[in-house]
Amino acid sequence: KVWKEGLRGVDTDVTSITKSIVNHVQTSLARQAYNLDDLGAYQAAALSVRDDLIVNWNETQLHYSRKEPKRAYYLSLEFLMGRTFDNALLNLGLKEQYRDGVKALGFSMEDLLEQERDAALGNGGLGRLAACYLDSSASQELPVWGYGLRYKYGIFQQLISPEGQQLEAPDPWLDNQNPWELPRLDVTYDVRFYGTAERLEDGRASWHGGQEVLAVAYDVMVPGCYTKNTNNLRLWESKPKRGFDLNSFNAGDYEHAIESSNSAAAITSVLYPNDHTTCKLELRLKQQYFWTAASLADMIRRFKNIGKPISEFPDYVAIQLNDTHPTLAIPELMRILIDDEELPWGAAWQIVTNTIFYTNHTVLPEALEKWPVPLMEHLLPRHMQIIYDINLYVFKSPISFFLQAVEKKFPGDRDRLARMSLIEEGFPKQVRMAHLACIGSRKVNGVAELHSELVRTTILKDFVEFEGLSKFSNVTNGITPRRWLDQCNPELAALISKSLKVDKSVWLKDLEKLKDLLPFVEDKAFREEWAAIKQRNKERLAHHVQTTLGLTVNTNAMFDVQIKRLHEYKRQTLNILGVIHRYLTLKAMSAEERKKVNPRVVFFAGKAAPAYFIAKLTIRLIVNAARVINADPDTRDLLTVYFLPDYSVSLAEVLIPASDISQHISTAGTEASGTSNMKFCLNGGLLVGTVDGANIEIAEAVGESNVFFFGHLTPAVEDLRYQHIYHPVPVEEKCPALAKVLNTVSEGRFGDGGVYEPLLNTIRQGDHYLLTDDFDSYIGALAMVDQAYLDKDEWVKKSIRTTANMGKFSSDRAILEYAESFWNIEPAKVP
Ligand code: 26R
Repeated sequence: KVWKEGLRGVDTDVTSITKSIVNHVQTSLARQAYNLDDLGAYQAAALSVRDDLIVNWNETQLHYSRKEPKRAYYLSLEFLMGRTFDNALLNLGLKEQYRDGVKALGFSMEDLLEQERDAALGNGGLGRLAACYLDSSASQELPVWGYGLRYKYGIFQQLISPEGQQLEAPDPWLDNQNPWELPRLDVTYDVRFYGTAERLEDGRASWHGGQEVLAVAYDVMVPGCYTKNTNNLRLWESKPKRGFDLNSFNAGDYEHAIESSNSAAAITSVLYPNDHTTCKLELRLKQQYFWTAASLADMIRRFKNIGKPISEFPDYVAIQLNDTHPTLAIPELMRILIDDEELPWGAAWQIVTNTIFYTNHTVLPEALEKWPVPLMEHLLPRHMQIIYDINLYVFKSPISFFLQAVEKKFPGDRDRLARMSLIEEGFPKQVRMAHLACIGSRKVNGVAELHSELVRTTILKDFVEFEGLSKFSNVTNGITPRRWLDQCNPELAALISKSLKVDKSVWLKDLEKLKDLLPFVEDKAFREEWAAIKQRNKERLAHHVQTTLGLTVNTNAMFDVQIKRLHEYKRQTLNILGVIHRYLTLKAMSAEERKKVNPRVVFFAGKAAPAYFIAKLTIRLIVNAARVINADPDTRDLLTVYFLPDYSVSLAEVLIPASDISQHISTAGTEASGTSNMKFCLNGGLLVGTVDGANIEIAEAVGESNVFFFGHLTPAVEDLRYQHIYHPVPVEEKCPALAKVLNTVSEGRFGDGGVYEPLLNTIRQGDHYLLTDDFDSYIGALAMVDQAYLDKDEWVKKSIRTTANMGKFSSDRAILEYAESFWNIEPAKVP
C-alpha cells in the first residue's frame, strides 16, 4: 500500500510532476528548459516538491492555531540538518514519482541529489540530535517547533594540506538560493543589548538605551513521515534596526555609518566551531541572547493570541533547552513576566520553573559554560540583576522553602552554598550556566543511562540533595530511522520490508518491528542477501573515495570506521596508534604468516576545532601514517588507512552503511551518549567500544556477545588519573607495546618525529585520557574482531541480530518520552 494522504491528490502522477518542474524552470528560475544543467534541474525539482510542503505546512499551522494544543519548543543553537530533498521526497511518499519525473526530463536522481549543499548549522552530536528530534516530532504529529539561528556560514569546510594540516575555509551554504526556507520579513522583533537597568518599585526595572537589533524570521519546513503534519523550524537572522546611521552618512563619515549596521549583521554571521571548549567571546553571548529573546517574544505573542491569562503559560508552552546555550531564556522570561507583565517575583518564578526543561549533553568540565560577570553586566545589565536575585531568592531568602530545607538538612554548611551558587567567586566572577539551567527548570535530564547517573552524582550532586531525585532523569538519545536507514541504505530497507512482508511505512514508524527479523538469522538465502547488500554499500563508498580523492579502496577488506569530531576524549589517537601497532606487527611477520591475516581498511573522518592544537596534530599523524602505510608493498594488501576530509552528514550517509565495524572508544565516563554508534548498529555494523555512553545500552539491547567491549570502567577512571599524577610509571614499563609505537613515531617513521612530540607527551605525561591503561585491552579487542570476522557466516548472523535489536534507539521513542513525561503534550494530527 502506498501512502496517499497529505499529497495534492491527483497531481502526483509523473506527467504532472514533470510539468511542475518545467514550470519552475521557466518561471521561478527564469531559464530555458532545453539547456538546463544538474544544478538548475535540482533547483526546479526542489521548488516543485516545496509546493507540496508549503500546502502541508500551512494546513498544519492552521490546524495547530485552531486546536490550541499545548506546544513544545526545542531551543537549539545548532541544527545539523544535512540535505533536505531526498528526505522530503521520502516523507511525502513521492520518491518513485520524482525519480521517474526527472528521468523523463533526461536527468538522473542521483546526480540531482548531489547538487544540494548540506545545511551544516551544527558541530556534531548535539546539532544532529536536534535534527533527528525535529523529524520525529513531525512524524509523531506532535506540535513542536524548533528555534535556532540562521547562520550565514555553517561549520567550516575542512581541507587537508599535503603535510596533513587541517585548514579551514568558510561554508557559504546560502550562495545558491535555499529552496527549503521561507523568509518571513514581516515576523520581526527588536532585541536590546547594553544600556542601563534601573530598579523601580515592586521589584520591577526599566532597561533602556544601548543597541537595538532586529531579528527576522526564516521558516524551514519539517515534514513528518507519511503524515500531513509538517512542523516548523524558525531560524533568526540579525539585521540593523534602521538601515544605517543617516547622520554620519550625510556628514560624509561612511565608515561610521555602516559600522553599526555591520555589527548587527555580524550576530548571525557564523556558527562557532567549538565543541567541548567554552569560549568567552562577547559575540557568542550576543548570539545566545539574540536568539533566546527573539524566540521567547515569538512564543509570548503566539500565546497571547489565544487570549488566556499569563498564569496559564505553562499549560500551553513547554521549552526544552538543548544544553546550557539557551539558558538566558530563564532570566529573559523572568524579565518579561516581571517588567512587562508586572507579575510579582514568586508568581513569575512559578511560571518559569513550570515551563522550562534542561538537557545536559556533557559532563566534561571544560565544556560547562561560564560567563564572566563583568561581560554579562555590560551586555545584559537587567539579566545580571535577575540572576543575582534568583541566587538570593532560591538560596538565601528567609521565605524560601528551599533554604528552610537546606538549613534543616545541612545546618551551617557554607561550603555547600558556595559550591551551589550561581556565581563562582574569582577574578572575574563568573555565572555558572548549568546551575542556572538546573534551578530554573522543571526537569533535568542526561542523554544515556550512565551519563544521567553521572549528572546526578557529579556535576549536579548538590542539587539532587537539595531538590530531590525526582527532578533528575534520563532520556536516552535516538536517531531517525528515516534518514539513517531508509535513505542512506535503501537496499537494506527494501530487504527488510520484503522479508517482513510489510510496507516500510509500518516499521519506519515503529522500529521495534525490526525484532521480527530475528528468525531470518537462520535463513541462509536471507543471510546471503544481507551480506551482498553490505558488500554493495562498501563498493558505493569505494566508488565515492575513487571519484573524490582518486584512491582505490580494497573492497575485500574489513571496513573499520571512526567518524566523529576530533577530541582527546574520543581517542582517535588510540585508534591511529593501534593502526601503527598493527602495521609493525604485519611488518614483523613472514610472508607465510601474512597469508592468514584478514585485510583491513581503516577510515577516519572528523573536524578539529580550529584552535585545538592537539586534535589537529592527531589528524596530521593519521594522514602521514596513512601515506607511509598505504605505500608499503609488504603490507598494503592487508592494511590501508584513509582520512576522508570534510566530514558531513552527507558523507556519514555513505560511510555508515558500508562499515563492518565502527569504533566508539572514549575514555569511560566521558562520552555522554554518542549517536553514530546507533546509526552503525542499525545498519548492521558491529561495534568495538568502551563501556561508555549509549554503547552500554546498545550492548544490553543487541546482546553483549554481539559487541566488542574493552577498557577500564568509569569508577576506575578517577583513581587511575590520580595514580598518573602521584605515582607515575613510565610507558616503557606500563605498556611496552604502546611504548614501541610511540618511539616509532618519535623516530620519524611517519615524517619529522619532532612535530608529534606535544601529542605523544600528552600520553607520556599525565595521560588524562588513559591510553596507557587501555591500550593492551584495545589491541585485544581488535584481535577478537579479527577472529570473529574469519567466520563470515557467524559475522553476518551477528550483524542481523544487531539490526533486529536496535528498535529502542529510534528518535521516535525518545521524542515520545519527552512529550509524555516532560512536556505533557499530545499529538495533533492534521486531518
Ligand atoms: C559551550 C560550548 C563550547 C559547547 C560545548 C559543547 C558547544 C557545543 C558542545 C557540544 C556538546 C554539548 C555535544 O555535542 N555533546 C554531545 O551530545 C550528543 C547528543 O546528546 C551526545 O551523543 C554526545 O555524546 C555528546 O558529546
